[in-house]
Amino acid sequence: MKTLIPVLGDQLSLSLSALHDQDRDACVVVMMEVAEETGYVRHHQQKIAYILSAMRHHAQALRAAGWTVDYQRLDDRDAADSFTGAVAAAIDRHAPDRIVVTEAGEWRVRAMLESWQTLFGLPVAIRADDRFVADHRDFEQWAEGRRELTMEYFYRDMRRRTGLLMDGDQPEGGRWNFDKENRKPAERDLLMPRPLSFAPDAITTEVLALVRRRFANHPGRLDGFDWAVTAADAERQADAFFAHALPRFGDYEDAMLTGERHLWHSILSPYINSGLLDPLALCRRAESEYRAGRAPLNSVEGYIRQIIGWREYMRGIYWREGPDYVNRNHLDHHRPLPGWYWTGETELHCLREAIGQTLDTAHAHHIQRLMVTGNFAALIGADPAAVHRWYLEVYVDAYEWVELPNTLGMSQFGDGGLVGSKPYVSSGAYIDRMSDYCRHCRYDVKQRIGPDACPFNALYWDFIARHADRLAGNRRMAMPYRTWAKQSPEAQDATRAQAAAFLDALDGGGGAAY
Ligand code: FAD
Ligand code: DLZ
Ligand code: SF4
Repeated sequence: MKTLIPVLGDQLSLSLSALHDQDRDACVVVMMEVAEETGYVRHHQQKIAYILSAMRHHAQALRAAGWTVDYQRLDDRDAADSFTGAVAAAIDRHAPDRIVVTEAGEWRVRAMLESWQTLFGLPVAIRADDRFVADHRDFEQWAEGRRELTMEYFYRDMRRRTGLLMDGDQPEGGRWNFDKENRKPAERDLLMPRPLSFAPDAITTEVLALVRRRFANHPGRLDGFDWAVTAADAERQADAFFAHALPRFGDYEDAMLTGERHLWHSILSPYINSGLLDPLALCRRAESEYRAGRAPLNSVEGYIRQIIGWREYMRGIYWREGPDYVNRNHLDHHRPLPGWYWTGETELHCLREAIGQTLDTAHAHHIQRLMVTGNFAALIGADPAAVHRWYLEVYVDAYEWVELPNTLGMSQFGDGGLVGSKPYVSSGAYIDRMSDYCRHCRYDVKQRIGPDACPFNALYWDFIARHADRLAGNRRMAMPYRTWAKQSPEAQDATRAQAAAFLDALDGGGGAAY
């Protein structure tokens, strides 16, 4: 029986479920660079280059492991435009008896795979993606009957299930959560770790030329592309992280510093999400660093929480909430994002840093995404669907299953509190506490009113005031509403007028001057 195995661009794992228990001599793996995937949003140039180069290297790794690979390149003559078109052409070439594929990572592509059986008149087996700890049913069962889907309780189940950082049936160190210890601002330090830089090889160089030719009008800068594109190089970056950064990962998880793009983060998300690295193996390795006394518990717990907690939880939410999740807009926000989200040309230093590095590298760390670009977008009342598209475009690790619940849910409160129990919004004071950005800014973070006042301040209180009907009853928002109520009516009016003037200027295109 001849089997066709389509392998998608985020399925670059040699142990992929579709490849399990297959007779390699009776299978053709089909990999497809297609215009529909490179074009469904205007992906950052480095994101396209990363995925295509990693795919081409993965095809080599599959061949070396004994698989026959039929690979369609984007610039092949007669290249099909879509996965469905490319699979149809592969069926014509190979006349398979069946198709076996691992489930897709988003609703759009899931619908495609589900149409193939009828369309092609062949049996199509869609296998579960076992690169996750929890499958869809596990998450459903966990969520069933709960009033609130609190990540913390899901995470504890994942700890019990994997045995990670467990001491019998109790959490290692007597606590599940060391977040309170993980909020230290960072000081510049000459010994700060640096992620490895991988010089483009011949395959990557060819892909970079292709991207320059075809996607020069997409966001981001291609120069300086230095992502790993093979599993072996991704493992090297993981080695560097465990050796140099993990010990202080926890302490400085929420810190930001001008010009320091990585701090103590792992910079492994693109490799995990596309399949070059196994997330559970990374967690086991982090635990062994703790057991060997080379990394403290707050760092290791923090790292493991991000992966078996937040990452798995986001996937569960994405699939549970269905294809309409993308349309939720609880706060009724409709403003477009300012044009400078695509250029970084703004005088708000924190935004210039976060956006500038995003355009340079297609990466920013979590707190920049959440408390700088995401925070600002929520404060100005940006349309959550537009914010979602921006994040999906510009980050090298962005696939809808993980990006959408983080952006629309956690960051924009578009789902009304399913993912986060309160909106992640703040005034400039939070950014000042966690970074050195304000020291380098033309605005004064201590001022709320006047031409030099930090725009986050008036925008924050304006957000609080205009959403009182939806948020004042939220227990976790009680404090800001009490503080706002204590302001005199004159002070409230002045704050709201300051915010309105800023938003008017933004709408008038004056945004670039800010
Ligand atoms: P580290 O800080 O070293 O964290 C370790 C690992 O934990 C990451 O590699 C990642 O796999 C995982 N992780 C951490 N936080 C999250 C989270 N909230 N959700 C899922 N996994 C997490 N992450 C993506 O992988 N893809 C996205 O498209 C994405 N979009 C985001 C959008 C917004 C608005 C926000 C606030 C966060 C988003 N994140 C996304 C989560 C997080 O910002 C990135 O995973 C992280 O910055 C990746 O860098 P790192 O590998 O150095 O992570
Ligand atoms: C994101 C992306 C891009 C830019 N290009 C391709 C491609 O040409 N071929 C491919 O197989 N995958 C690509 N991807 C990743 C897919 O969009 C991803 O696999 C789907 O979103 C399914 O989750
Ligand atoms: Fe950002 Fe305001 Fe600080 Fe400037 S002063 S860096 S705008 S928070």
